[in-house]
Amino acid sequence: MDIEFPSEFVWGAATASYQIEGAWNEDGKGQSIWDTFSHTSGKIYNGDTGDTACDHYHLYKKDVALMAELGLHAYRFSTAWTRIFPEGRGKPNRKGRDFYDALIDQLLDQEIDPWLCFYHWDLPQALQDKGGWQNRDMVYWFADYAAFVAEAYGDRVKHFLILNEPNVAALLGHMLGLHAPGKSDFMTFIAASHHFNLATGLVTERLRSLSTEWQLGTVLNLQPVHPEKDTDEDMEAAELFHALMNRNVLDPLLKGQYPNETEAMLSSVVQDDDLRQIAQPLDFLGVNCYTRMLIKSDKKSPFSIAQASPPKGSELTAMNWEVYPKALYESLKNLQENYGNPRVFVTENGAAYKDELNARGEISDTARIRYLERHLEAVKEAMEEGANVSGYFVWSLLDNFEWAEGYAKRFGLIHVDYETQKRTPKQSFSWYQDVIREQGFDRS
Ligand code: IFM
Repeated sequence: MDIEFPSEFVWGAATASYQIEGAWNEDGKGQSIWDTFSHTSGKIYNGDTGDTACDHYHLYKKDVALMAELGLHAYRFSTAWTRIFPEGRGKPNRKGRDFYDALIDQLLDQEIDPWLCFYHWDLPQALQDKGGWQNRDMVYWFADYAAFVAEAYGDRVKHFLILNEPNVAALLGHMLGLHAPGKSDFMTFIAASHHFNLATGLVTERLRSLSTEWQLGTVLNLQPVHPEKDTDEDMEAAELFHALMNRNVLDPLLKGQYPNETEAMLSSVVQDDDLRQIAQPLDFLGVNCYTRMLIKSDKKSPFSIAQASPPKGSELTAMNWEVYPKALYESLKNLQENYGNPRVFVTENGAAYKDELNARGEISDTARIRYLERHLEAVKEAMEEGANVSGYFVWSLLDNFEWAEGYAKRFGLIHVDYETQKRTPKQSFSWYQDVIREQGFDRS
């Protein structure tokens, strides 16, 4: 075997509540910011919504059977806050709570370890109406919700993920207005960024006081940032973007400080003791990585930071993201070299391609297989050089609602026909099945 992983390496796949569940207003579920956003005209490609998505709420048993066929060790999913607390706080909704009970039991019946993420972006609209992540009170509302969920399922769930990609939620949802709640304001971005960090620390502390048996981590999107050109201006812009996107989450969580570049911007929202509160030791860090970020200086853009296009001739995925496996290697090495080599799981990696069923009704997604192989090679290389990586989760198990891109972009190992809800495992599904069985693969 060319690329072989240790026998205890965890192989998983990931999804998120809003992207797959559907049943947006069933069984007492409340409205989330993504329900509101997707129902607002002009926000989502093609006017798509997550109302039905993959109908996983009703089809979860079939989906777990597919996970078992795939041979997954672990399944990463998120709970929809509004299924459990329709208004975000107050009286829990029994039926919503029962859904995750049933899902978790089904996973355990198939010997698949449930990895539960408390928050993958679908904030209750009722809390957004009180200011959402811009409001410091959110931190405490979130901690109450997370503690409730951990106590409800923590007899069977051992791995909890606190937030999914708070840095992306802060940027796309609060600064660029491309994701819910659709805000475009720098100070809202700054406040949300800090409150996400504070929430991570507070939840860690709360959960530790409830049980010592849980493995606690959080999930960050870490993209290495490269200057387009080796000019001082581009390098400076890249350094600042790296501070805003990567170090603004990594430094407070793992070093108890904000980067010099962003400290002054945050001064109006950071209170005494916040940094101590944030820097609670985690058991592991979840790393999501898809590509690198190329940055150029542009005087007309805020902070002179602009995204540059991938170099001419680059291989791109259907998201127009450059295929650049070294990004994952660099992210893992950065954690090893600059952050004390924490225990890491790659909690998302994958690619969207224009998958089409052939005449035999099959999907031969060889580009995705090649993408995944090259990224696993990058993980292996980092591990051989000492990076502390313990597992890998493909994004995603199923094709699903890709946020502002609606259903146009398919990331799944399993194709979903959204008209009929028919699931068709792609060639990458069989490939991943073999990888898990063999703990690796031969280079193609
Ligand atoms: O679909 C998303 C996921 O929700 C968060 N990480 C990136 C994925 C692909 O864009």
